[in-house]
Amino acid sequence: MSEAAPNKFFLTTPIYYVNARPHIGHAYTTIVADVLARRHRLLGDDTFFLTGTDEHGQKIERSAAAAGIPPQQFTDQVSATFREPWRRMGLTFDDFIRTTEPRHKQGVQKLFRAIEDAGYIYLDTYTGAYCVSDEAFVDVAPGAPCPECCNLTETLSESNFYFKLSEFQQPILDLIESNTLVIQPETLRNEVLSFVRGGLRDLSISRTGIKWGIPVPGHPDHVIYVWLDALANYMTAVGYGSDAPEDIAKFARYWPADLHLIGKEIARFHCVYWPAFLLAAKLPLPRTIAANGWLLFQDSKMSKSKGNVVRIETILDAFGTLCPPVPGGSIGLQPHEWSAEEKGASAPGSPTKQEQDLFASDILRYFLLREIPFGQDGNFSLEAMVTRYNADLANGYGNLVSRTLNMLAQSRNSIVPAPPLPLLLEGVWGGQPRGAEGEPSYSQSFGGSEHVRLIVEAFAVEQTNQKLWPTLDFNLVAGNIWYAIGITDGYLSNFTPWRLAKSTEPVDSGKLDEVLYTAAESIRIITALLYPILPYATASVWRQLGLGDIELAAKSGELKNLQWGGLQPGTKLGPLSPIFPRADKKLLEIMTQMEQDRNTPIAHANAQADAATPTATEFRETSLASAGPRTATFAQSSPGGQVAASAANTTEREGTPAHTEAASGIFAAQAAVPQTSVQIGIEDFAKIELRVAKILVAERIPKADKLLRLEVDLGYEKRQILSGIAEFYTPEELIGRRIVVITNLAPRRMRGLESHGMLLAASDGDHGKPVLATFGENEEIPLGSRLK
Ligand code: ME8
Repeated sequence: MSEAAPNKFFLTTPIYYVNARPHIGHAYTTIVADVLARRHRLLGDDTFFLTGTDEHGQKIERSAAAAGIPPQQFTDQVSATFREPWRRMGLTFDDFIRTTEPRHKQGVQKLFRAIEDAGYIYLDTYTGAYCVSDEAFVDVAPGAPCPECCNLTETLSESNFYFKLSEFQQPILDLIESNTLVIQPETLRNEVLSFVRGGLRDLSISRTGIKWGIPVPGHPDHVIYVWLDALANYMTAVGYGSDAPEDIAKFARYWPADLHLIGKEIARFHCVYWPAFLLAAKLPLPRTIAANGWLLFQDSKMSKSKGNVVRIETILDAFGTLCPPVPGGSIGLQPHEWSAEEKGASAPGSPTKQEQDLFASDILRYFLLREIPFGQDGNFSLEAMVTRYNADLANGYGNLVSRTLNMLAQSRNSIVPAPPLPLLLEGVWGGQPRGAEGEPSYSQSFGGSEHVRLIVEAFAVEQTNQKLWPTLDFNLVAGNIWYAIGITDGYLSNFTPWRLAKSTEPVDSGKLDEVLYTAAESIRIITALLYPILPYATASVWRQLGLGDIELAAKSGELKNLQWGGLQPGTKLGPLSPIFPRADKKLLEIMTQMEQDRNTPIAHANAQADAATPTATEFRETSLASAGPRTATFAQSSPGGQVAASAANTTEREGTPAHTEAASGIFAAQAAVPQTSVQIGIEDFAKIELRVAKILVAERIPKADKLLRLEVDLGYEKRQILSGIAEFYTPEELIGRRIVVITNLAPRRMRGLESHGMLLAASDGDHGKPVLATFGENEEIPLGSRLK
């Protein structure tokens, strides 16, 4: 990626599937995009930042069916759940595209026609495996797991239009090898190159087995393959497909994209298929595709289908409680709409909801960028987040700002003093301040002020002279800024301005001016450098430094080409407030509890099922309004979570007392009067999702006498379930039966296989033979129907 050439910068995130709500994995890529967009805007680039939602295809069609609502209504609801956290976090995207919008549909059809007119499309039949989770045609045996995501594939045999991908092998190799198409990081580039060198086969680009998609022009029985549909968003959002003069101008202004940010698992679609489609349609290619690694949680990729996610709301709600009051009123930062309630403080002198959200968002931004080298996988943990917050933000940047500005307020009446010239404090003073271990002693080379000046200036130049940002090594960018913070901190400790302030010697007054000016100027430069990463905190510091609105400063170019001496003596500081108050252990406990409450087996599975029908309002209801009610809500919600968890455990134990293996695969009701320890309300029962399923495959598992491996069809999806009924049923007598499955039970692994769901069975007493709940032959009930 080059920052030097264009003065326009068009960057995109993936458009996210609307089959479930967003989590911090989605926030990661979107935050990176926001940081870069802010960086390019402050450089003066004509920046366009695009995000959105991917709303067509089989996965969404099925999720809507499972939710029992029409797909359009479903996608409207879930798409809003992506907009909402982005809005709360003040992300500055310029457009949010939805693939169900007319502007997108017309562009996709135009692209299809352009590829067809160029002779790269033909009709054939696809027979093979399809992974609904990845929406990908995969080259494995029918029914085998998808090599990417490990979900079971399904077998398709349908008439499809094919794209002559095979003709683009050499052109794509040439483009990547010559770095005309840049792929970052290098490891991914190499993987893509070896994939392409292995040979490209023609690709299906339409589906006849589903309805929820954009029709192929002239062939209404085909819908366009969802990846061709989705990738085209990058162009349709900037006008492709429209004849309106302003759209034509917009397309000419922004296309091609300068940077597609993606997660590494979708590299093949972006680095191979997308360039091939564009080459076929004779359109310019994006310049750079850069992939972040995966956020791992509990040792595997955080993902919707696994359910091991951390919610963005937990971070915002919990860290938001630390937000200090903002003297002098709200810091207006975000381009999005905020309600009057969010903009108003709940009590005089307390922060508004908007300020709490933006404050907490900064902490997540910093953590993700600093903790994980871009391009690599990284573990996410709430504990590490709290530790880093305290070490770097509270004790580091926040403490440096507070102690400097408080000293300026106390000993210089909040006016930035003029440093005596020349800046040679140490020479005048003759002191011997110590350098930190491994750093040069100040006395070895410069006076203390001069030393700080050179270091801070060096980092400012390094940042702004475009060496580090374009490599996307955000952890190094931040690490360098923290080096400058450390130097400035050490300088204050060595030159002890608090002692100088007490001295009555006139010479000490000059020294104090110099120390305070040096520290304040260093903070100004550090703050300008930090703005893209911490937009809210730096806005607060900028105002406290008496420099006004940081957004205006970014627009007017004041945050680039930073030079020492920009802070004018005589500047009057703004009202002071803490920047990052320390977090105590309670915060971690609160967040852990918030996540546990929804990650107990039933609550968690329920949340997954919930994903089908969330609304923005539901989100707001679960997110907590202020510090007071928040604590109360945590206390109330925790017993509920425990009840749900113990209910799940109890039923497992009761159903399979003698067969431990069976615990994951069978949910047996007792004929004898059960000794129920817990009374549940109807709302608890409603959390358990029971659906009609048909057994397609039943087979024994080697070396597991009690277990059978079943594949069941729920109508909207197929599942693998391991069940402890091998002693009671032969595989043959099970195939074809219509049974009842608990579908929202969290998946678990046994014998190296995943079991996702449980069968419902009755048994007489603790040791009776389980009898599967089954529907009669003549009872008409569609697969997937819910039992209530
Ligand atoms: O793939 N770690 O949508 P999606 C890091 N609709 N990044 C993560 C992540 C994690 N654990 N989880 C999600 C799709 N992401 C398609 C894209 S684009 C034309 C179509 C981020 O909802 C990351 O950017 O599955 C990843 O590529 C994206 O979310 C996947 O989102």
